[in-house]
Amino acid sequence: MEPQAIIDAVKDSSIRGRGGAGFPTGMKWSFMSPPDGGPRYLVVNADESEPGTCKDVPLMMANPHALIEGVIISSYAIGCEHAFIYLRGEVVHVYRRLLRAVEEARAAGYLGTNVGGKGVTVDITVHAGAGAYICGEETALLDSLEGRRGQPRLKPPFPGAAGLYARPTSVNNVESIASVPGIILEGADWFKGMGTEKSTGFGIFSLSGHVAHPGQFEAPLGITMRELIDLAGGMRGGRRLKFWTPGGSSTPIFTEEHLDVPLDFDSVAAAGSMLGTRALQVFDETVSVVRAVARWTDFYAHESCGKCTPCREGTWWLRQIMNRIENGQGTQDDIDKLVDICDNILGRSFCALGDAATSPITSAVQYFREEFEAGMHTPAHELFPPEKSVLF
Ligand code: L3W
Ligand code: SF4
Repeated sequence: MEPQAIIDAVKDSSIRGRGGAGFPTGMKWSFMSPPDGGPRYLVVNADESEPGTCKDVPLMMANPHALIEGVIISSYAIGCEHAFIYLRGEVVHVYRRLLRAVEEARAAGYLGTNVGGKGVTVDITVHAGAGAYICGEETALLDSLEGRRGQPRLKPPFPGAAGLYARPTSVNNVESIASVPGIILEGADWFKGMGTEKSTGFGIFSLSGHVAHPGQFEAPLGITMRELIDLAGGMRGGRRLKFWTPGGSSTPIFTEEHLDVPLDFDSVAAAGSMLGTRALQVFDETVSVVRAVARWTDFYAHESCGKCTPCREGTWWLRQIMNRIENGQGTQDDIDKLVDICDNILGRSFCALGDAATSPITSAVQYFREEFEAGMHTPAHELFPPEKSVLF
């Protein structure tokens, strides 16, 4: 196939990026600046760090060659001769597995200067980061890959115009790229035959928490949480679902009333959250929502890169208030203050991390305000003893 035919097939499949934002992959490729004889890059974002997200690591462990094959085809399509896989630093076992798979592909003639005997050049460098959540943001990732401190860049220019080493770059999620070989082999119509009209194909849904059999479930987009919990053997110990995240901790939480929302990009957005990375964390009735949200807030305050004031200062203030409420030492105006600080971070941060820090808080206050009010006099661990959440 000619490179443009591959781009057209991916466009025609309507696959939307699997890294959280759902931006159409084929469109992202065609937004790259036209070839000018200089280098062009594909960078695979394998910095999976979103709390609850655990799909890319299992995918790379189970079948690293699905990703390698996707990288080779995608690189050929966009005119990239040197691709990078940016992996989070903590997963040393995955790093080793990818290095081995790259060696195997090279030995088999699928990487190098004459791929498939057709004079095509493609090579892959696997790079392990140092374990910062912000390096999953595409431009912070590029800075980190260039050897700088990972902090987001101003966009535009988007990476398609000026990315790695200021050259045209496509940054794509592991699962997006690993889906490309299937689309080329089976055709765009095969892919579109699954999922919904605007969220085509299938994806990996990661169920963690209080279900009988947590794990990864590959299913068409548009499946519901009720169906997925059934696939996971139901709620652990037959207990009642209290709340869950559709796309990791960065997305507003859902409750029992959202069990039948189709898990596609548009339906989840219409119901007030985001499909994100399909990181479905399940919490039953024994869990304090205040304690869960306080842990996420600690995470965002710790991972804030410090570049912009609303996020750097705001996440710290949120953390202090959340910890007061968790410890039963909240004050009368703490809930209003929480919501007000969230309002001042949302839309005023330099990147999505600041916005993300507010999502679990505002949604939890919306659905479980009484638990936050209880935090003015009773510690969360007395209302919801942690030992009751643990079932063996
Ligand atoms: C060219 C334009 N390109 C947009 C590209 C842009 C990027 C993609 C999406 O955040 C979300 C975030 C997290 N010309 C373009 C263009 N692009 N306009 O499209 O861009 P954007 O800004 O919508 O999103 P993002 O910065 O990529 C990702 C959410 O995902 N999330 C986080 C997940 C975490 C992981 C992980 O740990 N692996 O994925 C979960 O929900 O909050 O909203 O490539 O360049 N005009
Ligand atoms: Fe850094 Fe947070 Fe600002 Fe993003 S929002 S640039 S993580 S300080």
